[in-house]
Amino acid sequence: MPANLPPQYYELEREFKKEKDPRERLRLAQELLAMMPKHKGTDKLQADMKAKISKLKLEVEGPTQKKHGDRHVDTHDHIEKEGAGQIILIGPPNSGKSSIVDALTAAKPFIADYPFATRAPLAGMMTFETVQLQLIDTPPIAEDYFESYLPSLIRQADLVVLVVDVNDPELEKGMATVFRKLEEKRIVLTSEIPESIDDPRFAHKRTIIAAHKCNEEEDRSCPEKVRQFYSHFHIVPTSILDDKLMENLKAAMFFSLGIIRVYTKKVGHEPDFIDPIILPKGGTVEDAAMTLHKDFAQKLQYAKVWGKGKYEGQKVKNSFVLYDGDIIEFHI
Ligand SMILES: Nc1nc2c(ncn2[C@@H]2O[C@H](COP(=O)(O)OP(=O)(O)OP(=O)(O)O)[C@@H](O)[C@H]2O)c(=O)[nH]1
Ligand SMILES: [Mg+2]
Repeated sequence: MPANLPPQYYELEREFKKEKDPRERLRLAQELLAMMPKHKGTDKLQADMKAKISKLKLEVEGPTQKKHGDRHVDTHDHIEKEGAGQIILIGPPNSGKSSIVDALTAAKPFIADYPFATRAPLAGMMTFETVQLQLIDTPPIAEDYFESYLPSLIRQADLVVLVVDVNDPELEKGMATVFRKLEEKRIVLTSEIPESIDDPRFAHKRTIIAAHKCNEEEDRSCPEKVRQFYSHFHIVPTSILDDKLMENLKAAMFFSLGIIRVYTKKVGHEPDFIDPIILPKGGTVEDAAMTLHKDFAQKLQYAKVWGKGKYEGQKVKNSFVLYDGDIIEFHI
């Protein structure tokens, strides 16, 4: 029986054969397996690919039982998500990534006035109004320095913040290097995720740019240095010396995540503003009920919703679309 593989399979297979980095080979092998149509004609191909995946896993992750003399295995290619969203800060050396994580979270990253100071990723929690968001500080990306685990970390994150130093004389080159290095690993940084993706091998990551070390009080035009090359991105002027700009960055991160906060309220009680339900934008009353319990969603008769200046305790159906800040009272 013919295997009938899609043309993209052969393209990806060529890249797999060329690729030297075992982490990237593992990811490509997993993609190849997922892309393979599952029928009798591909049985052998599937078995071969599964065997390759097992071998690569062993190479990348190391054996489960450590034997004497095993090489050091780093586990930087995954950070457990915490809070309502995972945000990864990336950028050229010395741009201020660690300083931003230091300013916005309780994590204590290493900060230095020389480049290549950060050698490993570090996560910390940031509070934005009523939600907790996870920030990840990362080592820099440069022409001859690119940690092999970074593509995996970026792929898993919900949002990328590209941090650039507006005063860097190599600003344009440094930014172009980041975009190119990631594209080589099939990651495209975009302002908006396209509705239809032409090439499924590429991961599109929603990205905002922090035009950092930007003292707007002294120079209002400083974000323009970035805007002239990357005008289609949301560019946020930032400086750790300016609390207002840092607050703006927090808000920009939250709103770029594409999530909403919905506060619950028990009948006859005040709303709970401490622990909101987090939903993707466009989430409905039913989606909100589902986050509490599947049975709860099934039993739901109706809900009442309060929304900023729009509706005051209006009785709504399960399909009602909620907005950030809405208050909901479930009736079962
Ligand atoms: N003027 C000014 N300096 C800053 C600002 N943020 C960071 N710096 C300085 O920039 C230098 C680099 O900061 P880091 O936070 O270590 O930069 P990084 O991007 O983490 O650097 P690598 O880990 O080497 O890639 C340090 O000397 C910081 O004090 C800022 O907003 N304004
Ligand atoms: Mg750093």
